[in-house]
Amino acid sequence: MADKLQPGKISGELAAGGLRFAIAVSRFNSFITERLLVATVDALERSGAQSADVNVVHVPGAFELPLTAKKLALTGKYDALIAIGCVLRGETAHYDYVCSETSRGLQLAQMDTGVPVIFCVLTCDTLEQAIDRAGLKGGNKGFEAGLAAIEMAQLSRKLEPAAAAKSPAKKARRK
Ligand code: INI
Repeated sequence: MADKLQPGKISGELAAGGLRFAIAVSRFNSFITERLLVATVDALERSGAQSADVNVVHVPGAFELPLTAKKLALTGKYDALIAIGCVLRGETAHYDYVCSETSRGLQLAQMDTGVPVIFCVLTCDTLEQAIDRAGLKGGNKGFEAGLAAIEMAQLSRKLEPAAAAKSPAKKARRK
């Protein structure tokens, strides 16, 4: 009888040493976004990231996150990006446009460039819901985003095409 199949597993370790990250943060609703940022940086630091390997870029609002993420990805300097924002529902349809274009744009940024872009944009009906997710009852989504960035950065390295992984330019870029 054949042995039971043991599939090979590919996963990203939660080790940030030697990886480079950029965090794009929205100033809109900064009461929330700055709390998310602190937790993201905490996750990276506790996992071994070095100060010189982490950059923070502030943008006006969530709507500006996709272009910023794409430009950061195209620099070729980063293993993963984290986009931080907070969109709160108002009385008009503005919320829906900002949410949909921000999420769509961030997905496009990572699909177009191949650099992981972590979605840390809270989309809440109330300020209380946002506070709960920025360090209260719901934990802190910024910390989760930091861990997701590390995992995706590690995984992306493993999933690179064989030729690209061997390329001296790619290796040099990582230094
Ligand atoms: N930007 C946010 O990040 N959160 C919001 O809740 C928000 N609301 O509600 O208006 C918001 N609007 C600004 C938008 O992201 C752009 O910065 C602005 O429209 C300029 O392009």
